[in-house]
Amino acid sequence: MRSNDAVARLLVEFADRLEATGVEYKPNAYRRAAENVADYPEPIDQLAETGEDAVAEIDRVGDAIASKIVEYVETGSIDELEDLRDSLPVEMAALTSVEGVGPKTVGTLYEALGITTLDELETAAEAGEIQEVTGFGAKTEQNIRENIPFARQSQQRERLGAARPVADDLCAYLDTLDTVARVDVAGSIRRWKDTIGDVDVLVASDDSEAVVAGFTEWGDADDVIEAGSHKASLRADGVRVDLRVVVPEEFGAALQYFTGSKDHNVRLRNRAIARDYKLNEYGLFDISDLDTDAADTTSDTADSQRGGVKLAGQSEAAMYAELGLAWIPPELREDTGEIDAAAEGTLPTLVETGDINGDCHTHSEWSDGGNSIEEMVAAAADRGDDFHCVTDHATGPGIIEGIGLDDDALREQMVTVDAVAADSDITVFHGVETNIAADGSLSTDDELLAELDIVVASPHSALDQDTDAATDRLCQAATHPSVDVIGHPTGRLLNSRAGLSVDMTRLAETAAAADTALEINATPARLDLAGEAVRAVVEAGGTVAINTDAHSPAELDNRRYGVKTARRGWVEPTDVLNAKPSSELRAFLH
Ligand code: DGT
Ligand code: CA
Ligand code: CA
Ligand code: ZN
Repeated sequence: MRSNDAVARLLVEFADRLEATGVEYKPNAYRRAAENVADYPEPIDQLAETGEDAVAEIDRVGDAIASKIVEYVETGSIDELEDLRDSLPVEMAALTSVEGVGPKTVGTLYEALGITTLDELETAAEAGEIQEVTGFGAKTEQNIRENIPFARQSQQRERLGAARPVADDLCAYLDTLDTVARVDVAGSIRRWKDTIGDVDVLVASDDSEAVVAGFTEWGDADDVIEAGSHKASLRADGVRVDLRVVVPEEFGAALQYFTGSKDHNVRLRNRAIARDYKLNEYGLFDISDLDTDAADTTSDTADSQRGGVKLAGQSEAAMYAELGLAWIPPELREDTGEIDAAAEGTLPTLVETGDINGDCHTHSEWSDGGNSIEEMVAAAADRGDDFHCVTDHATGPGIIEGIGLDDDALREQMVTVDAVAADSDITVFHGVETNIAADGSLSTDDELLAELDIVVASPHSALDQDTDAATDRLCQAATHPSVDVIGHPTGRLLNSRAGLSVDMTRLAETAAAADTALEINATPARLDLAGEAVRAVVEAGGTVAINTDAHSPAELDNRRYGVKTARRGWVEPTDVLNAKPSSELRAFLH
């Protein structure tokens, strides 16, 4: 399948490469076509199968571009683009991500110095070679050099756990400004995706310039990237933040539009079109009584976008309601069946942080935690939990020498946990986080495992197995008679380690049959299982455990990331092990 986005990206690359070779006007035609392709509500690849003429019907896509799109859909490449790539073998997207480096500069630097990558650009800038090229000076070279680290970083996505606190702080700040009527996040951060390209913030105000001014004066901003009358961008804590200001009457429409995901929006817009409505960032409009010119949905002036009878715009809920849909929680907006469920009234009742009664996976200073068992239990009680599970590391594969507890140490720990439990108002369960070796065997003695209240078993080594071996390994652990929870099942680390490749359907079905919960580890670097994988657990009728894996009291606050990840997997409170009261939890534990 070739998505509209993929086609659009290719057209943009085409434009960049044409521009780099000195072609004029044509690049902009390609860019405008790319925008309309990206926004086109139906799959371009299906349209392309009906021929070039159909593709050329898309606004601003002429015959020449249409024939290239058809060529791409049919063959997977475009000859002319391949020629451009051959004659200018540069990493165009990476190089142009450096502020101040456009396609033309890329072309010039390739001709003069043979630069093809970000690394080569950096080396040349550091060696003072760029200022020797005609048209460049010492200042330009210095700018390029300074902007490279930023570009490198911007190539990456931020972890949710790094971006969310920035968004929270910024929203709290904006809320204090007099001119701000409402503020909310949009985009992937509102959908609680595990990684974030940039943070989108939306403000309702009748004085956009004052809001933009206030935004750019935010004390936590490292630098302001750009500022206009209704939009601005800045960087804080390494995170890019985009602000948009809209009038209060259009806040709901903008919030819906800029929350995405794009796929969700495309499906929603199709639903609007089917009813003779127009859906965009300004509102939902009934255009059935407009003549075709006035109803031109591809015209890009804001006024024409607001034509027709306005049905909704101020409130997001009304946007959905007017389309015959229940309001859809942002975590579900990934076009994986949520719109049909909203139409049928079968959306799940998603788990909330308040549903969680305690943590099933935490550490203390007995292993690699920083606090005593008493301190961890007290912190859990302070947060209003009903129970707390102490699950320090067992020694074994993947655990550093001196960190894990052997069987004797675990028996010794039982005494301490019993003493803390006797003094505590909340229920304290004693357990272990044992290791699942590559062959599926566990690090702790079976008899001891049977005595413990709760057993979390996690993979900490051999994370590069193939899918069959990895799935066998986890399934074997999940069917061990004493194992209650499989901890961070894949072992992934966001932005740095892929983790085990797992057949999630098989693992979910095996775990469900064995009454073993699969963990959603709320550590921001993990979020393991991911939301998409969690969906398989729900579909198998299995149970998840939403655990912080806290090594300190502060880390108990990561729970919300686990809950939001669960929501992305359509999890209801009844699917969650630690949403059970402690009495029921005790019955579930093996
Ligand atoms: P990110 O930032 O890469 O983690 O992902 P998003 O989803 O936040 O994407 P972003 O920041 O590019 O745009 C925010 C939302 O705005 C996106 O989810 C949907 C909407 N949006 C942005 N540009 C377009 C567009 O060209 N067409 C459509 N239909 N929606 C768009
Ligand atoms: Ca974003
Ligand atoms: Ca954005
Ligand atoms: Zn742990």
